[in-house]
Amino acid sequence: MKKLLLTGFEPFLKFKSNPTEAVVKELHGEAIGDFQVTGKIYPVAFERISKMIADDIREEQPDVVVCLGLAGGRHNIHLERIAINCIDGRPDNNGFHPNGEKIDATGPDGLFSTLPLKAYEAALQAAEIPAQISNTAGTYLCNNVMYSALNYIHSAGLDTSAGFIHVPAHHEIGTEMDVPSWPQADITKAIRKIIEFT
Ligand code: PCA
Repeated sequence: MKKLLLTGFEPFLKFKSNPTEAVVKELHGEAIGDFQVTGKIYPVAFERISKMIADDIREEQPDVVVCLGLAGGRHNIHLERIAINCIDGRPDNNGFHPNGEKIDATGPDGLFSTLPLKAYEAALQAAEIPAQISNTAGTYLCNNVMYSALNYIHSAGLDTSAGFIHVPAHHEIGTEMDVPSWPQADITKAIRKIIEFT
């Protein structure tokens, strides 16, 4: 059986919980489609994230890496096409405030997802799970983990596929804040479908 590394994030900024944490906890250890799933939850910390994802890819030797994050305010599943070599935006959970720095001083400007995004989009739509390809993962931790995963895979010469998926808020957040939200179970179902179609 092949191996799939599934990552999520802890809560951050004004969000008191993160639906990706629940997805990763539920799917960790499961066999889905062709894959045995190993789950990891990452801190929202710029100084740590690049090393953490590279170490996990080196240690777990997955065939596929699917990183997840919350996009509070987006209304459906966003299959991210590209990660850029830049960090910017609000302070992270350790108080580090990025200001447009490069993630890797000598790395490429952008790295494309190597997951089958068009197939995912079609499969999710066919299952009546709203999803679309997105052309920006932002400049915060989610873009950082996607960039660092792909950058490590390229520089280590691995043939591992990797990419990033943003999910909408779950109802726990939607009832507290003015953002669109989904039932947690539907978010988990979408990620399960994506793994089945990988
Ligand atoms: N979403 C943030 C970081 C952590 C998360 O779940 C992002 O979109 O960058």
